[in-house]
Amino acid sequence: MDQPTDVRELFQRFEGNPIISSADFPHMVNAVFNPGATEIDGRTLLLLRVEHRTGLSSLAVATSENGLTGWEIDPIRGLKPQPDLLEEHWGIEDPRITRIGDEYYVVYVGYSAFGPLVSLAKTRDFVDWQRVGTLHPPEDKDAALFPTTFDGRWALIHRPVPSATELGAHIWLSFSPDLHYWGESRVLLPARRGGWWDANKVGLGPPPLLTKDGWLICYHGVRTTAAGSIYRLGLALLDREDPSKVLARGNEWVFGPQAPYEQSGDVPDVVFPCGWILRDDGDTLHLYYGAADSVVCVAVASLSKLLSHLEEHPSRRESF
Ligand code: BMA
Repeated sequence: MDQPTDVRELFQRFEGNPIISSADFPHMVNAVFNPGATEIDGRTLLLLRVEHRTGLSSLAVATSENGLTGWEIDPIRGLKPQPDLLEEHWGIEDPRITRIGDEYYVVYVGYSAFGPLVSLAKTRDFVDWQRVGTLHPPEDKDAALFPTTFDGRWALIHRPVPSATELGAHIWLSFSPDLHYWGESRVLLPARRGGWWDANKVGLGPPPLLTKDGWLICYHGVRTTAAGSIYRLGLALLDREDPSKVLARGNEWVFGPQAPYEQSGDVPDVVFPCGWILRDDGDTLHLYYGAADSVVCVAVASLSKLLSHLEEHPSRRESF
């Protein structure tokens, strides 16, 4: 498909984009987007948000040998909303996968009868699931766990929405001794207001990635325009020992909707990643994202270039 290529961009679109669409499913579905990503049994696994023709979503699995081509939709694995749970009344969406030992901790949005909330389920094989339950009540979404604890406490990045929506929606950090009781909540990355590309809403993309410089964060920033919202991506870096310390935040967005499949679809002008995988060379990063709430795509970046970019484009905390 026609798509812009500019070698100066940090993220390069894979030429085979979109890699998965509704046409790849054996039964009729409306759209497939916003995938979580991990590796299992030597294959790349995407946990896809599948929006059915009811309008409600569930999570399906696709796997590939190389993470780029040859995707196979799995007829068995995946997670369906539990019909008797009010917390999943209108489906489940946008999973972020954190691998801890042999277990995959999947933080996802439960679309409850009272608004979107943050839920956690654990699995070893994406067939059998243990629901841990709701971590944060509505309205809250865009959440992921760190793969390590900090002084014995779990850490979760999430995005509550204040009832006064004109105050913007900001990225928060909370801690828990046991994955059930959450507190010590604080704002981590605020939306920047005014003319900024991330003025109105921000939310975490994939789970934090540990690098030599600290935890790398990729987040989406929303700017509301006369024509609707534009979802673009930016980068930030958190302290390795204390993730509440923001070491750097890029001023410029680093990836935005420019290809036709990102600019048109059910929701135009959206790139929305929920997973990334650092490949065995320690530098190649595959970013998996939903485009226009319609299809699944991948973009490729060099981790060292992302970190250098943050060194060259830091933002002082006072300016955010
Ligand atoms: C966000 C989430 C995403 C969606 C995006 C654009 O609020 O609900 O699932 O991709 O909006 O519609």
